[in-house]
Amino acid sequence: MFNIILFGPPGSGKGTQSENLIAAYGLQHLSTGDLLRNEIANQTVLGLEAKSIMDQGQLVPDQVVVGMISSALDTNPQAKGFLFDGFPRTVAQSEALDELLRLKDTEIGVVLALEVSEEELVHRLLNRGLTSGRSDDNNESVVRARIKEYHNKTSVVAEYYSRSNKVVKVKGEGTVDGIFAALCSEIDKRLSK
Ligand code: B4P
Repeated sequence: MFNIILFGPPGSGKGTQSENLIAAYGLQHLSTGDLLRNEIANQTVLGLEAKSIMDQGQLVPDQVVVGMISSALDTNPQAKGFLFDGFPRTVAQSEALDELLRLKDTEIGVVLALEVSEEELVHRLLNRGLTSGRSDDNNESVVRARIKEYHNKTSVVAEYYSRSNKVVKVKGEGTVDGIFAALCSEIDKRLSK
């Protein structure tokens, strides 16, 4: 099993590149953002609580997203690997994920960290907000709050995985195809070891 974390600030291209990567490597895609938006669309209790938090640009509580990931891992026992997109976003989530994978006798193979300037992130997210209907994308103060939340709580996740030499930085500006090629090259290096 080969498991990948696609890491980076909001708007860095995680969702965009995930689609290409799961198609190329046959991995099971697990996006906590998508799982949460699914709960919101189904108007579940969890979804209603998550929506008010997401609309302020803040992170949903750790136990909520860890619970979602734990059941997604259990419902995909046949997966040949997982691509984690937008998860983990805190050190507590990282520790919980490591433990969940350990129980399945596997681990994270690589953390691919997309690097994009803040102004480009804001530009991309507001641009997506014009058509996505996502309420967290159409207000600049919420977009900037999400980026601040990333710096305060999520960027330390890269330090956490750096301790085991799992982090590779990839330039997230340029064409989608060019960035995809750079990500594939890093994955292929590790798969051929
Ligand atoms: P997510 O759904 O994870 O979304 P995201 O960070 O906004 O976006 P992503 O990085 O995937 O977007 P992409 O660049 O592909 O999170 C939403 C919210 O859910 C969070 O704020 C939080 O509240 C909650 N949440 C999710 N996971 C959580 C967790 N683990 N713990 C707690 N809370 C959690 O796309 C952005 C735009 O850029 C698109 O329009 C795309 O077309 C464009 N783009 C992509 N690549 C480009 C390129 N190379 N050039 C130009 N444009 C590009």
